[in-house]
Amino acid sequence: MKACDAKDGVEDGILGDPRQCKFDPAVLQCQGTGGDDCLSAQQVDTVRKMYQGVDTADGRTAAVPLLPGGEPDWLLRSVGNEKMKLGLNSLLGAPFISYLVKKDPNYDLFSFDPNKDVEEAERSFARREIAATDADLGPFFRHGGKLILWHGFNDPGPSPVQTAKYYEEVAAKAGGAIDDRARLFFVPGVYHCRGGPGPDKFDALSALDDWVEKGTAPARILASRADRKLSRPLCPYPQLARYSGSGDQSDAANFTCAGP
Ligand SMILES: [Ca+2]
Repeated sequence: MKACDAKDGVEDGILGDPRQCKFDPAVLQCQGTGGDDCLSAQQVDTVRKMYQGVDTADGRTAAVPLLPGGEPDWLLRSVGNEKMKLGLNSLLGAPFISYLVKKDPNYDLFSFDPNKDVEEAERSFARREIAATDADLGPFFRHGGKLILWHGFNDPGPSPVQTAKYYEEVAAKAGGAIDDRARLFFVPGVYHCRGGPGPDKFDALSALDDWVEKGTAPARILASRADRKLSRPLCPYPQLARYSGSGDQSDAANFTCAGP
């Protein structure tokens, strides 16, 4: 946060565009004997993998990069605690792999080898049933459908990087710009569905209703917080919220949506 917070022009504990934050955790590596306030070489390597993602030797995606800013929630999701040794993600990931892919309730998740097992997971019936990766929304669009996608920029589970990729794939399938049919809103500083330092309360349903019923495409969606004064516009991808340079930094009125 120290390295990147000010890049968006506002020091507020929120990364307006975490994709622009290039942070190498090596600066936190322990010198000498180490301690609780630094990372071992192994831990630095792990954090780098979280930021960079993991690909298999044959080019499959094993893990999509997570964006800087959501690290506090990694503790719950991916690091774990006394009650959940592998973290919250493993509550989903371990049964998925053990029961549905390996069909072995005693399967040891630590034996998972991306170079062998990702391909097997992709072939599994569970993946075919669950994965929503088809980018051809042609029938939906021809029917007059409107789509609002949103994703917390600091989601520590499913990565927003994948959602941006999916949106681009839908556009490519449709043959060009789709912002008259589908818009994607990233929510800065927000974790999985809610939580985090960002504004996580907003009404995407009314925005969708106005779009369908009145033909008014959402140029921005107003977001706020329940626990303190903070409002910001959510901007349609690839636009980002920009501070005007003057006025209250916790008031959406002083931000505009502009190209990256
Ligand atoms: Ca900031």
